[in-house]
Amino acid sequence: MARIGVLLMAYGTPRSLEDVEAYYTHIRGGRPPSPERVAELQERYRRIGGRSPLFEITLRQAQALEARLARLALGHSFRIRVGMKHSPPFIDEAVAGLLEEGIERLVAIALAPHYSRMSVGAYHAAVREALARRSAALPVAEIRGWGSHPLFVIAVAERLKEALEDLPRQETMVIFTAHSLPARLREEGDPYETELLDSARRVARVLGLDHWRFAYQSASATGEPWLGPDLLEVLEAIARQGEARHVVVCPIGFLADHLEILYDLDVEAREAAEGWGLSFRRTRSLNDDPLLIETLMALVSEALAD
Ligand code: FEC
Repeated sequence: MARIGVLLMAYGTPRSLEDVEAYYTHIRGGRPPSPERVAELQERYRRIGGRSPLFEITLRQAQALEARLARLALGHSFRIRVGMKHSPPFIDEAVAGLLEEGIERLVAIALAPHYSRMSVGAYHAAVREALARRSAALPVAEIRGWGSHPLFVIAVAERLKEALEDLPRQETMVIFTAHSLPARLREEGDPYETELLDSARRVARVLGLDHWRFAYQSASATGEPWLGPDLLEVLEAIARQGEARHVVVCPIGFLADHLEILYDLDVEAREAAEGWGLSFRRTRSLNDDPLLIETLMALVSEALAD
């Protein structure tokens, strides 16, 4: 019976308002942000109740996957850990823990379905660094680009159907969203945008949706252009052109409730949409929905079959 390590990696979040500065500094690659930007970020966390639920949700996802893997008894024994990109427990620590448990193979999954060198690529690079630091040589399956996996597509489609249920189709616009990234990725041939559009197209096809839009959200003010169109611009255009009275935002690039959902969508985008006279709704996050856990389960078993 082989001992398999499964590493679930998520973005990370500050545990309290006092941790925001260290967290933000880590996101910026060690460059401390100005006190104004720290205060502005603290204010966003304050608006969602003082902290984000991302870490707890990631733990729940890991527990559910562990139970699911144990139930299927694939002929392996599994060790599951959670590693965060920007806050403790860091990916490095999680990899170290799995090695101490004597794993013989590792399946590494970033809880971000669409691949970009700058996002998912960085998660896997952190795993490789952690292994190299400990001179560990073992087979590693780096799971990437699973936004078009049929189970994931069905899971998102179910959430979207639920949100659309009582809205008049002709007067409703669906907007799929994902985190923006610097626009130079387009010229570099990064697959992020192609994967996102493919994912959104598949969900729309499952539901028979003819009219939908795609927009980016949560761009940072880093001084360089970011991928667009931005969600707020799209909302304004829909309102100005009278294209719809209701908007349903489906953040297909995210799996869990966190700051970018609870503030950027539920506070900022909602206020903007309502200010332009649109009714605003967003699809519920998958969090630890059984269909998402089934998707992760399928990714692990497919990786082991290779
Ligand atoms: O709930 C929480 O506490 C964490 C929410 C959170 C998630 C998330 C996901 C992604 N980010 C991605 C890219 C970037 C780039 C920068 C950047 C900056 C921030 C800041 C906060 C933040 N991100 Fe994030 N991101 C989350 C939170 N992100 C807070 C800092 C303040 C700000 O700029 O708004 C810019 C770095 C820089 O300044 O140099 C780039 C991508 C994702 C989706 C994939 C993933 O989840 O890994 C891509 C959740």
